[in-house]
Amino acid sequence: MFADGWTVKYSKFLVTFSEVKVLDGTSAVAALPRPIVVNHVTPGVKALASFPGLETGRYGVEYAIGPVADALLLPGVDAADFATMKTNGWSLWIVGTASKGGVTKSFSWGFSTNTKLVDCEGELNGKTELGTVVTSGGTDAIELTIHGDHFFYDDLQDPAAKTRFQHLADADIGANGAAGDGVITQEELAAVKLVDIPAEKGKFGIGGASSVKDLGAFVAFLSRTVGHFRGEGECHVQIQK
Ligand SMILES: [Ca+2]
Repeated sequence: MFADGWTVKYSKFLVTFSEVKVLDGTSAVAALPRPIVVNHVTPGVKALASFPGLETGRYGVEYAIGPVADALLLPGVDAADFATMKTNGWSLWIVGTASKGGVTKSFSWGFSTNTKLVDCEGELNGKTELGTVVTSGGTDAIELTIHGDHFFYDDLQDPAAKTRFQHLADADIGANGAAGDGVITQEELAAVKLVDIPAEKGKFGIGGASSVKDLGAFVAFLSRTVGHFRGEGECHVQIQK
């Protein structure tokens, strides 16, 4: 449950891994042969790729979430869903409902953001390690983790950001102040200026992202922060588009 009492349930959570690379210095020694689309509503860890035969040593890991024209679709991703993503140029597409106290709102939001996640580091055998360490005859299973709750953070950079939904629910309004239709569109989000959101709904700090002025851009910016490494591990985020 979120800080403001809402709960969210996803029916689709489609993510395009447009690149996954294992690097020796700056040169890739292994890479995904083809982009992969994953539906995170499908339970369990999904196998993306294995890169056998790497020599022992430390390697960097980076990946990207960006729109692609062709991809391998993992179980739970319909060809029709991917066609929709391709037509709209989306790298991410989330569909779901949010509820609180008998009120339910639905949403279907697509993002054309192209984000590279580099210099990934995370916990391995109790230590924070950069990338991956290949031992002689050993295997390292690297988890690229997607944090689905980040879309609902109330701050772009504060590590103490909370998940909330009221500000998004309130974006659903009808013409001339009439009640909304229960569907929160990205156009409705874009119509809400951050400066107009009352403080009791959250802080909505933007850090250095000075171009982010409305809720549509705010949520799109948060879409760049869903990619993590080995659970809670972090990568540096590079905005490609
Ligand atoms: Ca609406």
